[in-house]
This record gives sequence, structure tokens and C-alpha cells, in this order.
Amino acid sequence: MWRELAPLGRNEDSGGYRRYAWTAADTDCRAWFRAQAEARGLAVETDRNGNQWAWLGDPLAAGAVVTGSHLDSVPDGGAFDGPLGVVSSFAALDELRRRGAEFVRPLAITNFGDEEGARFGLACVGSRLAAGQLTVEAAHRLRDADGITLPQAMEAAGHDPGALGPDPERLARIGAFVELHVEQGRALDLTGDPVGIASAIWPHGRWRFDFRGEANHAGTTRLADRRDPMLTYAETVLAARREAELAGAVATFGKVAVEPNGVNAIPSLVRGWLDSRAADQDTLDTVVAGIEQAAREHAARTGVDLDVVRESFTPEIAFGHALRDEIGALLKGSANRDTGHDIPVLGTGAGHDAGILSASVPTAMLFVRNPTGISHSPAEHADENDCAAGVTALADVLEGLACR
Ligand code: HGY
Ligand code: MN
Ligand code: MN
Repeated sequence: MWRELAPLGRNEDSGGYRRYAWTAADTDCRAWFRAQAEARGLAVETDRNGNQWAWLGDPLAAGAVVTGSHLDSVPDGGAFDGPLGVVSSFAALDELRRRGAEFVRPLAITNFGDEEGARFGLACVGSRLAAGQLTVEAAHRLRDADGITLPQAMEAAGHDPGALGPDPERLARIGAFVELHVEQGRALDLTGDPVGIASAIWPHGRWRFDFRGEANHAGTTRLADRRDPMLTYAETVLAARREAELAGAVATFGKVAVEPNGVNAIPSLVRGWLDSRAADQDTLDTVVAGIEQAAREHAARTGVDLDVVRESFTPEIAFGHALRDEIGALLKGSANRDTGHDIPVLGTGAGHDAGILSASVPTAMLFVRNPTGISHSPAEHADENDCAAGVTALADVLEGLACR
């Protein structure tokens, strides 16, 4: 499975993945998902919001146990973020069949669309739409860098955007959603465990800072006569690091767009995107407010105009204790048999579809050790033995939740 998926959407130069929502790479990944599901006799459907579901048993019965993740990536992302959860779900089903497990609840394996928001800027579009956390109007307003709207992109990929909307009936039929994901940090590497359980997801968001100045000639314009938005952008990036360090949070400007983007032209506009996350809401608010204040003070001093727009936001997610503890009990002494201690329960700063769905459905997450903690990079990696331990753990969980 892994080898078949590996080449899809992979950029030969960077070795990273460019599996953006509703592109050809996404279509290839969706075809791979369908083939894997049909090869296992699962009934495949694409829901109104473009999420794929592969069913064993009656999709309309209550109490379904659902697992899966996403297949889309960030620009030049790694091979594991998302796909490890989907591949492990199919592998766990194969394991349960080898065990002769008898399913007493429907099981579904999912591929949630557009989790990374790499193309349209909003994370978890497929699960937010299904959970009613993104309105159809707001979804229709999403545009990519070329001005293509989400509905246009969906249509071009063969999915009817007219059907977009909340899916409460579908979510109400889910008894539990468990997402396995590569850890995007080194907590398990530090505790020496191959598998961990999620406790919470930090509140996090994305803010677009538009710095508007005055285009002019780089060679003939006196420094005193300039209204250069690049300077205010630079000061804001440094302020982001200062505010995050002060608060024990994180803040990143990882994406910037400059107009007209000429070497010998003072920019008219610099757009910078801030990703900031913190262990609690108050801290996050303080960090973002501090960054914005530093930006506004510098802008005022240099005659630059500033607009700040929050483009994506996920509040703090605390996974429900009942399912979390049930999973901990199911995994006692199995996935971490070599460590002799219970599976660690750890928080994360990374967002996930499970976080979005936790408002509507009992959800839990399993993490698989990432020895370097690197993610959102072609260098992202998990050892095969740890991935196998993740499959075993997921199979144990699904057997406990869905089988006699
Ligand atoms: O950005 C995130 O936390 C996730 O990878 N979408
Ligand atoms: Mn990711
Ligand atoms: Mn992910």
C-alpha cells in the first residue's frame, strides 16, 4: 500500500508532496483510496463535502466505528502526515480479518478532504463543512492563489459543490472516531514509546497581515521618502518570535507574497501569513495581540497601512476522557509491551480532523513515534517497526470498539 501511494503527488526535485485539494494529485490519491477499499470489499462513497468513506457493514446503522485521516499535504510535505493514518486503517482491518474478528458495528475508513488547507488557506475544510463549522457561503468564498474558488476547483475535479453543507445525520451515526497520526514532535522519542494517545490539541490559528506601502524605484528613492512595507513586515516577523518566546508559545511567518515582487522595486504590498499556537486561549490571544501591536506601531511610524485578517482558527480541543481512557485500557500492555509502562497521553500543537469532529462525535487520536519530530517537511519519517506497532494498536482499539 505504502509503495503504491508513495509516488502520487511527490515532487522529484524536493522529494516533498504537493497533494493539494482538488488537484490532479488529489484525484490520484482519491483513486488509490477507492482501489484499496474496493480490494477489501468495502463500499466506497464520497460525501457531500468531498470526504471519502469506505464501509464494512451498514453505513446507515447507528454506532459506527470510524477511523482514517487525510491524504492531502502541505507544500513539500512529508510522506506520513495524513497517509500513515489512512494506510494504517486499511492495515488494521487486514489484521482484524487475520484475527478472525467478528464485527458487531459498522466500520468506516475515511479520507477527509483538504485537511491542510494548503491551496485555499483554511485547515480541515472537509471535516469543518461536515461538522457545520464552516458555512457554505464561507466555503464558496475560499480562493486559491490563482483566484480559483473552492466550488470551481471542486467542479473541475468532478465533485458537485452544490451539495456542500453540514452533515449532522452522518455524524450522528458515528459512535467513535479514532485517528492515527504520525507524531509531529518528539514526545514519544523522549519517553521511548512507539505509540501514544492524544490528550488535547492546542488552540491555533492563521492570520493574514497585509502591509501596504508605496511602490517606487529602488535606486532613486531617498530612504527618507520611502513607505516600504517590507520593513514593517520584517519587524513583525521579529516581533512574532519575541512574543512567542515571552509566552512559551509558537508563532511562524512561513508564507509571504510581495507585489510587484521586483528586485529593483520598493514593494507596494507585502502579505505575510502568521501561524500561531499556544497551550491555552489566553496565551494565544496575548501573543497575537502583541504581534499585531508591534506591527501597527511600526506601520504608523513608517507610513505603512496594515490590515490583519484571521483566516483560520481552531479552539482548544480536549479529547473526551471516556473514549481516551477506554482506548488506554484496550492498549494496556500491548502496543508498548517493551516499555512496561502505560501508553503516554500527550498534547499536541498540530491540528487534525479528529479535533474538528470532537465537537460532534466521541473522538480520540493515536500517535506513532517520529524519531526526529520533523513534520511538514520531506524529512518527516517514522520507523517501520513503530508504524507496525501503530497498526497493532489501532487493530486492538478497533477490535475493542467494533468487534465481539
Ligand atoms: O497545521 C496543522 O496543524 C495541521 O497539520 N493541519
Ligand atoms: Mn499537517
Ligand atoms: Mn495531518
